[in-house]
Amino acid sequence: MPAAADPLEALREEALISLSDARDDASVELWRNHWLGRSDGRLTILLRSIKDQPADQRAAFGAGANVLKVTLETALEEKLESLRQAALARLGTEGALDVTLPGRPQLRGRLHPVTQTMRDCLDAFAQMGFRVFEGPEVEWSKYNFDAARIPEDHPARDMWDTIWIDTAAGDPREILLRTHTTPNQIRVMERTPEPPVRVVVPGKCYRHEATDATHEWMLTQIEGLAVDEGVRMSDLKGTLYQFAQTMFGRDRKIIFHHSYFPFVEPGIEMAIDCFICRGNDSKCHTCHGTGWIEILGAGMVHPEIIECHGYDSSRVTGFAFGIGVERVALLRWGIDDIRHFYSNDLRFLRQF
Ligand code: FA5
Repeated sequence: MPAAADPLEALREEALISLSDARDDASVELWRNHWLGRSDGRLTILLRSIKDQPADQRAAFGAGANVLKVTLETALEEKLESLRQAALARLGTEGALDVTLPGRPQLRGRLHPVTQTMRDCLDAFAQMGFRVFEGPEVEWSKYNFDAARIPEDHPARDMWDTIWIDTAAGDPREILLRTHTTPNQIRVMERTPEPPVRVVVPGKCYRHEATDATHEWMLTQIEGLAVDEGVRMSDLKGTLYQFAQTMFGRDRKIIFHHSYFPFVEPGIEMAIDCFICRGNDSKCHTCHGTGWIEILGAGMVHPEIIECHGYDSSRVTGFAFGIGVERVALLRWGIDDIRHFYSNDLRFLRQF
């Protein structure tokens, strides 16, 4: 062994003995600074002194010093690992870590009941050959009202029924949160140069509404539209019967009433028997004592609207409907108040 290796061997012994005395992370850190510290660690100073060794001993001294550096760094890693293992073993014996405990289950979210209902409704129509289309929630007044033959003085345009969007310039009653999905009838026909048309259009709608058990200010609708040669009222009724049976089963009662919507002629409403009172309670707050809960408006598309899109109304006819999805959800699960859906109460929402 060259003469210069002796002082290195003495240093190695001293360093390893003091490392074996270290009992915790803090004293190991002190050791690291003392021996390997960047500016004044003892080994660092030794390495810096290689260049000052006599020329004939420099190579051997340098090699020995570098071997010592690797030895100390390896010993340091081993020491830290043994402290880590000892800490884990202590946790196990002191009962702080019980590896036999089952893991914590990951909480999984779920679809909102209205979204589930909307998807089930869309599936029911997909089985009857309807395709899904989507339109904007922020809508032009001309699509929401004018194109649907809702005139300027119609109460639906009132400040209290419609949520208007303020724009920097222009008519303050030009842009709104759509009050129904009906403007999509127009949007679909604009994009379809020739019938047949058979679509359903889901989406949120907004109305300045006094809320109660069956009315919310934000509601979800599904618009349906079918235009082709020979489409008749009986096709509309058959489609809606089929939909109601898929959603509610064969035992629920269905009723059609005559109704008025400017964009259809004739117009109807469809209602399902009240699951709360079955028509036996004149004070029922869900059906208002009528025994029926209305779920949709419908009718034969007005010939003027058919003509507007270049279709020949003497050749093609159409039907349309607008379903209230929250009402369908109320009926299928027997929920007595629509306001539960958007009150953000997880105890309610987790049931679906
Ligand atoms: C309409 O919105 C028409 N656009 C429907 C239509 C389409 C008729 C195509 C003819 C042809 P109405 O305002 O009645 O109509 O709403 C339709 C359905 O949406 C209602 O039957 C009801 O189920 C639901 N609905 C209406 N207002 C509310 C509300 N405030 N909260 C919850 N659901 C509502």
